[in-house]
Amino acid sequence: MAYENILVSTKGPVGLITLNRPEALNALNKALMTELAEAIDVFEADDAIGAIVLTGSEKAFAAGADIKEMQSKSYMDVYKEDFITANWERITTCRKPVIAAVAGYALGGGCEVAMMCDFILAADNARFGQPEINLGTLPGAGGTQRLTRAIGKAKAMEMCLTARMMDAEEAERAGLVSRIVPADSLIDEAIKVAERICSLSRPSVMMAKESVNKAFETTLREGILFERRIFHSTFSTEDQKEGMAAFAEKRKPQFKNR
Ligand code: CO8
Repeated sequence: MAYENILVSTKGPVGLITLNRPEALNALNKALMTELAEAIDVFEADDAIGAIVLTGSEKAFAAGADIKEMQSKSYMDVYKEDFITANWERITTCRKPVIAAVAGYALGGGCEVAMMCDFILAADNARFGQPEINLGTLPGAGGTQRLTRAIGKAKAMEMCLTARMMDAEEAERAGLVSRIVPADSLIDEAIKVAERICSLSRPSVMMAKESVNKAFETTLREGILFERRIFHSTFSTEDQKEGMAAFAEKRKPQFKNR
């Protein structure tokens, strides 16, 4: 498929999507988000792909939704088209793991897209922020919700109300990112992590992702029950039998994703 705003490639079982509008610091316009959703559709449907890495450039993961595309829209425009949620939500419905590899700016919609991924690996030059308040508006793709759940009210509130950016170290301390890696090894490291995930039992990986995500959607009691039931269900898979047999026999497991 020919894309104009993203680059798509595969590294073995890992699908790599690179946001590619360098002239606009990867600002997220409608065309880019449509292509991103399509690329996720393709990787999700491809049985050879076990995990996806989403990245940008060394200067910017994405500097936000495209301000120039948005600026002249009326309330009726954005309300009627439910601006632009349908495409933007696609990452969150992907059942395979999606890792955000963030270097440079992840601002506004860029920070929101990174937070839609399962976890964020940050380059040491990464900067996160929700600067929409500077534009006379506020985050519109989950920033006030996901950031607050990720880092707590005090920091999320300060970032949304003042547009203060967080550097990678603060983001790691606050729990927004899983790890910091040197900028020049970010993609290699993200692919290595994705390959590690792909080497494991895919149904178990998908179930673990589903179960962690449940923690954001439900009560503790319901979440724990969900986890227990889904844990029970792994006992019907060949991979659970293989994983435990391999441990007992002191050998490496050979998962078949069944
Ligand atoms: N939209 C459009 N163009 C952008 C954007 C953007 N978000 N960010 C940067 N650009 C463009 C610049 O206009 C510039 O283009 P040109 O060369 O034609 O003038 C080019 O990218 C390079 O940018 P700068 O010259 O500004 O680069 P600097 O290194 O000087 O500054 C910054 C980098 C600090 C990142 C600066 O570009 C900036 O502040 N950008 C805007 C950040 C921002 O406000 N982001 C939030 C946008 S609003 C949003 O994301 C709402 C999300 C809600 C989504 C709802 C969907 C459902």
